[in-house]
Amino acid sequence: MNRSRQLREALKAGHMQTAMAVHNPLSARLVEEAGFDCLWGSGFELSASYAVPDANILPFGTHLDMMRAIASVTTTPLIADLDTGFGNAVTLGYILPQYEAAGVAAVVVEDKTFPKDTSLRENARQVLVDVDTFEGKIRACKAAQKNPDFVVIARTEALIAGLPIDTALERAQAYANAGADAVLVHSKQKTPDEILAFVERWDLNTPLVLVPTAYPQLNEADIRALNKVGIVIYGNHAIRSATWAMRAIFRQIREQGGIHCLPDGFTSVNEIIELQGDAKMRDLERLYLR
Ligand code: SPV
Ligand code: MG
Repeated sequence: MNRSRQLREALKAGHMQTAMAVHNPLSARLVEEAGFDCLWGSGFELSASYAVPDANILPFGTHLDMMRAIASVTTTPLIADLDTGFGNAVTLGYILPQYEAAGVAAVVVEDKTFPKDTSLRENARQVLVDVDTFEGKIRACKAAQKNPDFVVIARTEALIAGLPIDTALERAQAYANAGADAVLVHSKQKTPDEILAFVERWDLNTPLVLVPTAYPQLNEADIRALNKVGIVIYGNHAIRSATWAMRAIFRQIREQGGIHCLPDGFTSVNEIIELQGDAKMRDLERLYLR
């Protein structure tokens, strides 16, 4: 089954999907190994891995290359974070088919102005485009997709911009009516109250997508019980895990003056060789090298 159909059928069946952020193919392999349903091609993680802000500093081709590289070594539905779509509705008409051809199952496009600023930072620039401008972007995506199962997710940043829940609902409803297959509503409140109030008032069948980074108290079981959420995205936990592990090990090596007492269970060279897909190369060697 292709990845888009897999994701679409899961959403239709009401099986809430879990998506973990990725920033390169190795992190994607680890996400698959851990058993998440989907891969989240995060703009935050990619920009962090280049040590630049998540504010459209990197060109879209860098993100597209990451998606293509990840798709080539994984089979799990891959959801691409397109930020604001790198331009207007016309731009999306050209970009979307390239993402589809790269092997992604779904895209998320958000209703901020280009260039965007990252969502979870305090006092960042959060300026939204008009509702009708964004409806045009969603329609352009839906018209550009070739595979009917491809999933287009509209994301409203109304709550991130400090606007009231009513405004977030109006925007989300407009985007669903414009053809979005799901609506991501983001919040940076430290408690789930705001999101729960939004979900409570959501009365369309279009599934919601949540990113509970700021309100981790709301776990998967709680979100599933709401019966309206199709995907829960863990937005930045791959790059934060990698940073945490590298900091700890680098500090230890400096403190101990060598690599003679790394912790038990530290990743072996053979584990990395396996993650590189060495087995496939050995098969090819055996079959074709003479
Ligand atoms: C990302 O992971 O790039 C996201 C989620 O868009 S967040 O960073 O929380 O906005
Ligand atoms: Mg992002």
